[in-house]
Amino acid sequence: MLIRIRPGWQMPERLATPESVYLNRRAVLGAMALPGLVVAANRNPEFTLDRPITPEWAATSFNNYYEFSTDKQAVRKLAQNFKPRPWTLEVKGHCAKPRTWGIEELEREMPVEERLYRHRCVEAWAMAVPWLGFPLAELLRRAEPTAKARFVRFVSVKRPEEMPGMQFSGNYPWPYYEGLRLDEAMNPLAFLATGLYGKVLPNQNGAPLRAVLPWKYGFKSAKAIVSIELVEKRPDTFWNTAVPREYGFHANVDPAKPHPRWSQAVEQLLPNMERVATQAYNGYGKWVAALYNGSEI
Ligand SMILES: Nc1nc2c(c(=O)[nH]1)N[C@H]1C(S)=C(S)[C@@H](COP(=O)(O)O)O[C@H]1N2
Ligand SMILES: [Mo]
Repeated sequence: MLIRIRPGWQMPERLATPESVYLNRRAVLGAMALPGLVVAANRNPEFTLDRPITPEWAATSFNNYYEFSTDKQAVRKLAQNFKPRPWTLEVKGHCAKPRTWGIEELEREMPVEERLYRHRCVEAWAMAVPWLGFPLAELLRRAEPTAKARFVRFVSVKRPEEMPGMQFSGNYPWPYYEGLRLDEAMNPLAFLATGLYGKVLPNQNGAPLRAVLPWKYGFKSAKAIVSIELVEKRPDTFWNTAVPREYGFHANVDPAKPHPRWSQAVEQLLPNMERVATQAYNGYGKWVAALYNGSEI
């Protein structure tokens, strides 16, 4: 996994649509949530950035999403035929109140807010994005985890007919799956996103629901989640299963711990790939450092 950018990468035509047109479309389509529609939510002032917000066109046209393609600049287009609605999320396992949620129920019942978060991919590219969504803890609390629940397992959708990358990368253990310790999942930083840049989440960024865990490498943030399970034993994860030598369970951002094939000391900001020093826990130590003893991989 190394960053290669094709020359001439720039704002795709379709993303140049002015805001007024989105607002208009919303008026025509009523309350139907379609990609590109504007969503109102207050920004949480607790989370500030030390760098400019990445341009929207860049964050939505350079994507890691192997179900569609291993080519980050091809994902946006290939994801356009994916159908993120109707959608249900199952919350199950060791909890008193398992429940199947419709995506619209989540959007209505959860306290949706905007958060500015830095994102650090294990490949060293980075961005800063205004996400819309709600704390994962809000959802887990409603499920009432029992004493047996010690970990949380996420599973992404498996739809090879809509996800062309799944048909080619046949050696991967599909569907994509990830996990957290329960205390990590209950940390206020752990977030489930339903939108970005004030709009419904585009397919390529994980519509209709994806995790956002800014102190961990990007691969922990599973996209297009269909199930969240409270489990007793540490769950396997997709990348740890596929390439155990290179990707661990915790995957906390650590500039001092090189990946077996490259240094993690520096990151490169989309879209110009300016180099910036990477921070421990991606700069989120204030919230999460107390969860760890420093040796987790
Ligand atoms: N289901 C699924 N989720 C996924 C991935 C993936 O390939 N499949 N890639 C991960 C990686 S490596 C990163 S860096 C982020 C990228 O999110 P973005 O495209 O919104 O920037 O999604 C993560 N979630
Ligand atoms: Mo990543």
